[in-house]
Amino acid sequence: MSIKPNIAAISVNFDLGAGRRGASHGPKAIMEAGLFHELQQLGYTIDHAADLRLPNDTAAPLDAQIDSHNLKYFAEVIEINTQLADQVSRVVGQGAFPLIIGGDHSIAIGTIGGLSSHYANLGVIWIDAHSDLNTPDTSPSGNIHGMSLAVSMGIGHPLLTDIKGKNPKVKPEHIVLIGARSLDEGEKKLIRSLGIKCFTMYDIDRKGMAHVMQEAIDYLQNKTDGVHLSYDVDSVDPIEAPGTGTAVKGGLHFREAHLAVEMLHEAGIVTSAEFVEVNPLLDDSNKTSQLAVSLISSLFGEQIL
Ligand code: HAR
Ligand code: MN
Ligand code: MN
Ligand code: MN
Repeated sequence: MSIKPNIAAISVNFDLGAGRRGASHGPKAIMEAGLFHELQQLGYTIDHAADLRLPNDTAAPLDAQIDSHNLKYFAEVIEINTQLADQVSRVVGQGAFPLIIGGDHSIAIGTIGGLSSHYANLGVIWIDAHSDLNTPDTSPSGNIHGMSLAVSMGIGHPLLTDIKGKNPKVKPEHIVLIGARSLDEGEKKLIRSLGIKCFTMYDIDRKGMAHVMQEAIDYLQNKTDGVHLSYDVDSVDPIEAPGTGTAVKGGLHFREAHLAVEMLHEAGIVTSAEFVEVNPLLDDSNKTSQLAVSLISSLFGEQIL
């Protein structure tokens, strides 16, 4: 990112992929916390390229027509992600940097779907307490935000894996998980069997965040032609990020969370990013949306000195 790209912000006011409501208010809270101002101060041109929401959040009739075994709000997730994929693909085509603001993490399906046709070998850095590698058969909840990375690899219901662009949209060897500490049995099996690079909180404690990030960058740098950063704020410890639907203790500290994006800025490898799972209804102080703005600013080059 040495030449400053135009940033195309896409807000996705959607939370039906999660088990509780509220993440649909994330984009508004993050914008109110000063996102555009901060990025403009860093010298970027930022355009609010799309502001997506479903006309009504109640189950659409489509639900009745398709097999949606253990896939909650299946039709709605398909609808929002189809719209999102179109918008992401459009702004990439214009040469802008897509910055997607969620919304729950099911929207990664549309983001990665929209990106996928523009890259031969898209890398994905998935910073998250979870791995979101469930399938309808392994998911304990039926919540699609816990399945979005699997779907992006082509594993899951065909109506999800077929959304826009290629299937699979990303290859397992081009994925890096960072911050994992709450994995379901089926997800662990998938990570092991596909050999997905996964830096758990144990690895971060053991090696340090700087080392982990450098390994992640080296791992992806020469085999990908673009890297998407999918940043779930529940990767951060609940002390710093209380406003999220599935908080898990033992997460990234404030500085670790920032160092990750600072190092990504320095490496200059990130070509798109999304920030998800900010739930302002669970956070009276707006601490979590402020954290998101701070992390995004660091990704785009905000420096301490
Ligand atoms: N693994 C659990 C499930 O699939 C919990 C997923 C929690 N979701 C997220 N995604 N916030 O990272 O239901
Ligand atoms: Mn500032
Ligand atoms: Mn997630
Ligand atoms: Mn998560």
